[in-house]
Amino acid sequence: MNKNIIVFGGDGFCGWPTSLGLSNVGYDITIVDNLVRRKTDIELECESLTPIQPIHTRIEAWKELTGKNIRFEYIDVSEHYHRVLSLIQELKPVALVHFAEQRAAPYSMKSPHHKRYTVNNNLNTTHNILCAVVESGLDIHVVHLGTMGVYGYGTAGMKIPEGYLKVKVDVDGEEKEVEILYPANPGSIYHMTKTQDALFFYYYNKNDKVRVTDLHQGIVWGTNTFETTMDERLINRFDYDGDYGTVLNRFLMQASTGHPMTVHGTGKQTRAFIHIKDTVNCIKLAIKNPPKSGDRVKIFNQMTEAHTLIDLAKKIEKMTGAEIRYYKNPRNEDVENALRVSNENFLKLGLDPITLDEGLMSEVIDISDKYKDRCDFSKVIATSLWKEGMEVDRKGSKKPIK
Ligand code: NAD
Ligand code: USQ
Repeated sequence: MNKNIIVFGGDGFCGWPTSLGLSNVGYDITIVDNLVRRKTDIELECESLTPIQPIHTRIEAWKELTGKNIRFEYIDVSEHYHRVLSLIQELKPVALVHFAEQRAAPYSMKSPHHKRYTVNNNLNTTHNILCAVVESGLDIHVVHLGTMGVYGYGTAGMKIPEGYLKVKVDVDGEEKEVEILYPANPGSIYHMTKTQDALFFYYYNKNDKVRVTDLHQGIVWGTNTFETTMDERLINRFDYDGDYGTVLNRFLMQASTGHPMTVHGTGKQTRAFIHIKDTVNCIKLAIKNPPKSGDRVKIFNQMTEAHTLIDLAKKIEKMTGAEIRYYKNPRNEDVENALRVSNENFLKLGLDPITLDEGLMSEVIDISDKYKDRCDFSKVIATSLWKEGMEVDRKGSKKPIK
């Protein structure tokens, strides 16, 4: 039986552990990546805190340890449409997993160049993949990593549903219920590209019956999975800088290295979180449970819990004694928000959520501690500003900043 899966963006933070996890359960994995994330390290003059190996060293180590082959194709998916198409025609994969986008909100807001790059890259990778699936004539399940940020982070009080919202409309004086895509409310150029991806999926599903699962993922935390801890050459990347580092991993790394925790504004923003091990678990579940032919786009909220940032910082303060500092928020976001999210779809499929516990937080602290000599502290403060006239705050204060 054909067990081919193409993982677009399989060299990245979510893509690498997912590729190994899928390979380990018997899929034949081909990673497609243009290694742009590694090149961005050079641009930003900041590397992963963990020492990540070249892609071929990673793949050879995996083969040596498990006997399993992973193929690698160096392709810019946003540019080289025909190479993507030929690969799909050759492999006839059962599924494609699409991680290949510029994923940092602060990076997308750094300058007009970064805004334009993020839009060109993300919209073209998604569109090229969908277009190639249709041109191949094959019935392939496309699994895409979207974001909780497509919804904004608030509701009228109810839980954010999984993609679709029931609304009542007035039809000639009669009330009728219809279901629409939940209104998009992006907070950065990066998040905006994900809301536009959703329309591509809607269109290609409606017009060409492409089977799509769009996973609206929360902020991923943690670093390693069972497979990435098998050998140091398989270690996952760990971003801690002000552009690519995400909040919980940053706080844990800051606590371990003695840097004050960099809470933006009041810290009362509520966000959705998921551990990297559950990212991999959810993708396995999504692949095992594809939409049927003719089904609309399946949308799952891929998160396991929601917290305010200040609650997270206080938990870490209690665990480690680390200092909390409040910085002027470099982003244009609500001072505080309530966030309630439905994640029934994955729970129904059997996901047993990994939630924040001291053991897993300590694991991140231990990794940070082990590699802290690789940290460039000048890269920790977030310097990407959402609007002209804002200024970078390098000192912070002991009190929340409204
Ligand atoms: P990452 O930057 O570590 O990985 C993305 C990978 O895609 C990189 O290896 C990069 O080289 C590759 N890539 C980018 N553009 C490409 C192109 N044009 N052609 C070929 N390869 C290309 O990011 P990540 O954290 O692994 O995120 C993966 C996906 O998951 C993204 O789409 C992101 O939006 C989504 N996501 C991530 C998080 C998170 O917290 N990390 C949360 C929610 C959703
Ligand atoms: N924040 C701090 N201090 C920091 C860093 C961030 O207070 O040092 C705050 C930010 O202001 C924001 C929140 O933490 O309010 C989240 O920031 P983040 O950088 O952890 O996450 P975000 O920019 O939203 O992006 C990340 C991933 C992105 C994914 C998204 C999921 O980089 O790919 O789509 O999480 S979600 O947030 O659910 O939209």
